[in-house]
Amino acid sequence: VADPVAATIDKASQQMIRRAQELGIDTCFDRNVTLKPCNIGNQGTCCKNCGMGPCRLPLPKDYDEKNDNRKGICGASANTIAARNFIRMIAGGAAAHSDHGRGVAEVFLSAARKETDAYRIKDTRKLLEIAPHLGVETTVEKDGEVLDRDIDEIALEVGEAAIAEWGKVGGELSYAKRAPEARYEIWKKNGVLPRNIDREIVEIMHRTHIGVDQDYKNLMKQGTRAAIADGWGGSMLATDLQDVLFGTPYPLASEANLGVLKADHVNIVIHGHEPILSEMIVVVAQKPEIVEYAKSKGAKGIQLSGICCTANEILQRHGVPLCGTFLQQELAIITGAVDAMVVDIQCIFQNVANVANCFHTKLITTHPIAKMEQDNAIHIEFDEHHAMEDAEKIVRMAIDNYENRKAEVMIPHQKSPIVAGFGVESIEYHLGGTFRGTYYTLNDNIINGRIRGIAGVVGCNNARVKHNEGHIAVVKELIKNDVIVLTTGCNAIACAMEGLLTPESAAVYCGPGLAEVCETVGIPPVLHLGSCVDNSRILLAATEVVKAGGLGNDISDLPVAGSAPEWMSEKAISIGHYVVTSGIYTVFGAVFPTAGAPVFQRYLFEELEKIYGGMWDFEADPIKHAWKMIDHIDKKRKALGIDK
Ligand code: NFS
Repeated sequence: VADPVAATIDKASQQMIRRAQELGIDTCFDRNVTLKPCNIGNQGTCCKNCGMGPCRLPLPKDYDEKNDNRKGICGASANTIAARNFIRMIAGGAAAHSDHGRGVAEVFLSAARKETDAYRIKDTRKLLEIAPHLGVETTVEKDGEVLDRDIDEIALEVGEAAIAEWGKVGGELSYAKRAPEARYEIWKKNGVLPRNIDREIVEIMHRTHIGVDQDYKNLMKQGTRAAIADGWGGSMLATDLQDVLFGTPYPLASEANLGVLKADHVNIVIHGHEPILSEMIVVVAQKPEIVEYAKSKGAKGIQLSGICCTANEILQRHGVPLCGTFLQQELAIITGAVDAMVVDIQCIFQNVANVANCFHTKLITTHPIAKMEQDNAIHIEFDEHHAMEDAEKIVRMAIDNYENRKAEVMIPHQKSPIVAGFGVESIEYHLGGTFRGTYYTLNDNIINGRIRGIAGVVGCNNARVKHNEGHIAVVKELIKNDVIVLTTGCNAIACAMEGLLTPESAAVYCGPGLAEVCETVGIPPVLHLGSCVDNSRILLAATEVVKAGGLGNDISDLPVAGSAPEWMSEKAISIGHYVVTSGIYTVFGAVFPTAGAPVFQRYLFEELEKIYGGMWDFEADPIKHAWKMIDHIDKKRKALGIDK
């Protein structure tokens, strides 16, 4: 997109891009114009895994599959190179999600050991629900009587069992058995059951080292193992343990977009992914003495808001408003109203420090693995043992900074009301059966055709495509055609900004069947399920649909499709692949990183369906993208005999 202002469909963002230009500050929207992507890397066929390269194998104009003898210095084919790069992306993504999960598991364990006052086991119902999946008994037999076990004891064992999932010797990923039995059997038969979480990531790095695995199918097998270890392991454990520590989300109201910032409040923007620290900031910002302190500095109060998935985490559990998507992180600071931006890990632009430097904004890094080289980035290392003190220090720093605002404050007025906080449990509440208690009503409405199918639309924004355009067009086309949408990550934020997360939007945008269901039950047609690790909720929701009956016996039988219209991160590739190998047809927009190796790409787009019942696809045009999903949903409906 040549004009930075035209690179977003969002009016608030357009206003801030213009403002940045007036102030002579560059944002990703400007850099997108000046910095061109490499067309070879883009195709996935640049190998830089050793010092003889990079060996660049672009797709020739007169490409002829039968006579493709492109090779690197070592002889690596385009397929090998693209597959290596692809699974290294899975490794990067799985590592990010899973290391986040590990961080949560460590805090969980210290809470279970009562080594910290700040965190405690909050949701015991969820604890009891996950315990058996980790091999922890919740009852004990004594003298022929079945007694409930002590909650603290269960928590401790769950914590220990959870942490062992990252590095246990022998056995397999415990949560793999949470998938429908038929799915588990497919994984077992194909030898892709993860052994533990870390090992699968390490093995990708080994196999993609110069001169190791040179068969794209075998490389992908390992990619599959690591991706399953992410979705059904690291990510799912992150979600579960966060729910136990901080509470399982239930529907609540909030708002979204840059307009949630308040000129007369201390604005603290929380950005990143791990809710460990942000949960504490939420607590501290509500303390009466802290609010008083903010007032003593001339502010009317403290306004918290979030960017990226930390935002989704604290929205889902506390209703903290969403300030913006991945591509709005610089724009939030350009308002001149952000007194502190607190970042943890993942999806944080290094340029936020440069932008903050043009304003009074304190940019605070908090995680030992994510620091910044710029001098103005303040590092306050966060530790669960003095969590509350750290959070208070950060909030006070923001309050003290309120009076230092130098530039004129300009906050766009746009913000949309939203209803968020959905999850496996609340879907069951809204769309379960009165007597059967499971997903009966949802299944029933799928079978009777009011709901045509279910789509998971997730993932990032990508500066190479128009901000939010693909997200919104895909989602609107789906709901217009009676496909209910489950959303997470930046797609959820995009839908929130567009007003799609309200029950009222059903009457405006949905086909008659879906509108009727949403209106009867009182839910939005687009259900916000949380952050990107919470894509694990989509896997479990799909599993519940299978269990509720009438729609086949595996996830791959369901009229379901996945999508990431504007993906950019390695995490999205890992997610895409665990979704595909869990049996779901998945379409990506923007670019696809294997275009330079058509044979390998065909393996992903066609052959995988024969193995896993799910496969990848790519479509940049959002309407065609949505229709590929709807066509797949219809194909599955036909196979189930419910295509009337
Ligand atoms: Ni997901 Fe969340 Fe957004 Fe993409 Fe980044 S925030 S973990 S990676 S950009 S959706």
